[in-house]
Amino acid sequence: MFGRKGSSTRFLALAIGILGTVQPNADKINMKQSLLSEVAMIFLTLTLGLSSANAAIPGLTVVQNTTPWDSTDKAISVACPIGTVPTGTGYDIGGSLNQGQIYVTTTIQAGSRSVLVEAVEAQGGFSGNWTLTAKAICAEPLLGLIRVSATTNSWSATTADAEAFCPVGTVLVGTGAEILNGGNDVMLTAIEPTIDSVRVAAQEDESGTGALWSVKAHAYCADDSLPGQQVITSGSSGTLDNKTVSPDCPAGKGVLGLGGAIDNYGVGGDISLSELNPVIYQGDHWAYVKAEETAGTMINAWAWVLRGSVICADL
Ligand SMILES: [Ca+2]
Ligand SMILES: [Ca+2]
Ligand SMILES: [Ca+2]
Repeated sequence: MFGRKGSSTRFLALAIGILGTVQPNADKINMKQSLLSEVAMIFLTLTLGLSSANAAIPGLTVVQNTTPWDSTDKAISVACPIGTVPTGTGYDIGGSLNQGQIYVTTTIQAGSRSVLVEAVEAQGGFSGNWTLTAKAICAEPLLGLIRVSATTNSWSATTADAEAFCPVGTVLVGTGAEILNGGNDVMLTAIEPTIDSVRVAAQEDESGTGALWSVKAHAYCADDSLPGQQVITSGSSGTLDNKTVSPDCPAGKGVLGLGGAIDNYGVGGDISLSELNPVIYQGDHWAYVKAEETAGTMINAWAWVLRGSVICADL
């Protein structure tokens, strides 16, 4: 159980396609023979006529959509207002008794205007009711918006992580993540942004699974002329407790995307990244990022750290 990070497998993959062309796979690039590349979509968004002379991010807003209150696995999408598209994704789980018993497995941009979020009850199920909220950070299309992804091979390692890189000449504006074929046994532990990449990590639960699963990182990128783009990270102290951190953009900047990462934990399968929640309130832009110990039988005995990040740019 200890030292399992050493068995973590990492695969980097980058693929580029242009949305609207007939063959989205045509430009697949294998970075390395052993790497699995996967095509993402690229939006070469023509913003002529859309850019405002006095705002770097016109139309910036956060929209959300919440499922019914019940006790089933869930998927929910939310669409950006007409004239805007997603920059980043986020999610929230509602319910007072579900702590650590719900795993978000998907938080991605889907279609041209929507964000899709999916979540499952942990192995064995959860008897109470809960909700899942999808959040989309939306704005009028930024110059050169593109979507890039990277996927690990389908293995059954205890942990896996993938990193998607923005193409040269672009910078990160938003993040997304997927666990593929993880059933009710695999949880997210990191969706961590840098200025030009996203690392997504996931781990099996305490009892593991024999399923062949993979993890997919999504990087949402824009032209590097985007003014003031930076990543701000807020880290918790190392304790045994569940944690929430609130990374905050500097004054005059807005949140385009966000992420979080659990670090320095010693016992496997018992802490999940349970909330990535972007907030715009009375002009202030920040986020809540939350991680929780799961409802398994192991008692985590190692102090662990939660980092939360916001991707900011000039308003
Ligand atoms: Ca249930
Ligand atoms: Ca396994
Ligand atoms: Ca299991």
